[in-house]
Amino acid sequence: MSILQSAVENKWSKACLIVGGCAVVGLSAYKFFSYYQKKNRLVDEGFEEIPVVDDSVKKIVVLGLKGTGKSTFISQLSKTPDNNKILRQGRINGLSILSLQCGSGMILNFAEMAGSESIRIYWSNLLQDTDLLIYLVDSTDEHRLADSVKELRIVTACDKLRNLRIIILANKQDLQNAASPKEVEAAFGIPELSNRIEVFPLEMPPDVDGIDQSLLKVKNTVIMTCMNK
Ligand SMILES: Nc1nc2c(ncn2[C@@H]2O[C@H](COP(=O)(O)OP(=O)(O)OP(=O)(O)O)[C@@H](O)[C@H]2O)c(=O)[nH]1
Ligand SMILES: [Mg+2]
Repeated sequence: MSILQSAVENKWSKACLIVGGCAVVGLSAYKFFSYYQKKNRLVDEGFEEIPVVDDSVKKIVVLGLKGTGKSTFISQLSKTPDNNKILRQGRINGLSILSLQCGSGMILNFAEMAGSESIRIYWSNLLQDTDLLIYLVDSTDEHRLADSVKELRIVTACDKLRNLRIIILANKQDLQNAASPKEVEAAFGIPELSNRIEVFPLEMPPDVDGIDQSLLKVKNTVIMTCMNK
């Protein structure tokens, strides 16, 4: 009887040991797994390098002070005659967006964030993994030129953006009092940006039908810049 009893007790203690062992291993594995999940989440958050998913899809951010012509630029781009396909156009989460497929298959995703003072603090949030920054300037607005330069300097100050290409559009060239592209370029003569800035003239008068040559030239430059990236 006692042999039988000790055999049963032995079986039970073995079972308890196995179940207990499994529970400890399972719990440790769970803790280990959740620790690494949390760690990875922390590492991935913020302004971090992330792998490029598709090299043929380019992100172009359009910025500039209020009223400089950003929305007009995006709207006119969507009407250029040589567009292969407009994949998307409209407003999403406060951004004006345009997704254009070019002849080569390359997709240009433009996103505009408005330029009023209260919105400008969010500009930098948009710039992660940007292939090209297009920065519009109202060439007739001499008083805000210094502000425009200051804001570009602030938004590109992050070290991770040190290789970001920037196209400045000296807009509203159709108006008589517009500063010339050379004058705008001189105002943006920021030493730390000078090797990656290009200034182009642009005119998109509201009362004229059709697209000005200056816009077509800008579009070609955008395509070439993105292709060579
Ligand atoms: N004459 C002239 N007017 C222009 C030109 N480009 C834009 N405008 C006018 O400038 C005004 C402001 O243009 P928007 O495109 O709305 O400016 P925006 O930069 O998008 O402004 P926010 O989104 O408010 O920051 C509009 O009345 C346009 O018609 C241009 O080249 N010449
Ligand atoms: Mg706008």
